[in-house]
Amino acid sequence: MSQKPVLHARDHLPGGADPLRIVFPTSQYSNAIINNPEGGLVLYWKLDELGTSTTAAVDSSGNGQDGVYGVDGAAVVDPTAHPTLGVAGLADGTAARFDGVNDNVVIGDPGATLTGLTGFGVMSVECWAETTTAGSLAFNALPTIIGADTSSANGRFFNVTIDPGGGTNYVVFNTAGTGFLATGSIVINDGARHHIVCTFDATDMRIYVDGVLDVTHTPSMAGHPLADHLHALSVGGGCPNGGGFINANIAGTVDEVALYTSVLALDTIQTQFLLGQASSGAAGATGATGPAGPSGVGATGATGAAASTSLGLIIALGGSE
Ligand SMILES: [Ca+2]
Ligand SMILES: [Ca+2]
Repeated sequence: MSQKPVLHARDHLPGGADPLRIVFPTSQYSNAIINNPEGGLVLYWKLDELGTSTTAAVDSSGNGQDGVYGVDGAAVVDPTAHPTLGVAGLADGTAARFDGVNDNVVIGDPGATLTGLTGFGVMSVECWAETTTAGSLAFNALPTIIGADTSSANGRFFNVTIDPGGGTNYVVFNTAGTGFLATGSIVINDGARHHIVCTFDATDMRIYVDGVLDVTHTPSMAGHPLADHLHALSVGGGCPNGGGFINANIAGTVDEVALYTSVLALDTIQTQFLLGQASSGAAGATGATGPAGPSGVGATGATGAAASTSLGLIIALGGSE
């Protein structure tokens, strides 16, 4: 008689519905991004691609807004030229490493292709980054982690770059193409991985680093929301500018890029930070444990071991069946 509930439990073990195994196939980190309480996820590049002939940076937001791994914005099927894929993840899965010269991930001309990115006045942008690139505020040479900025006023949207002081520079542009700058003081170019979130709620700009509010800045742009035309979005390098590029590239690793038409709350940001930190584990923290990317797989293996333990118990009990 006592076998029945055991057999019932065994029936459920191989399936994905076992509440003890909630991390597959989508990770807790990804779930936190996709199902964030504030909503508004419009683009989510996990940068988990592994292939050597891959050019698509898949968008996991459901909006189909894939970017391209490339060289100065052009899709290049050459792993020695475009960003290095499959490097140790900084928060979830694997990440992409940028050479600081011309590597980037770009979605171009999104005025036509990005959905949900026109006519709104608030935003959040999020990523994990690990870099030692020196900061700069030189005109057209901002070391760009994520940017959507062209020389055309109607193509300017926002920038996340590195300040000469080593902190985060966050710029949002109004519809006249004028930029407003917030500068964080928490150093992000020290070679350690950092979780960076920048928000704009139509009144205040905020920068969060590693789950902590770094700075709040109130730009004098009331009545002038974000530019409502996005020309192109670039990660790891300068921003496309109608055939050319402005701003500069960073050398380092970027992971889990997300863009929202909502304002992430501190609680949400802290949850995401803690999940990413835990998901990457010690390996991600050092980055030296390069094969941490496979650590995602390693985690799967660990759960597999747990399952086999359970199965072992069941087999022992069921041996009499
Ligand atoms: Ca990733
Ligand atoms: Ca290159």
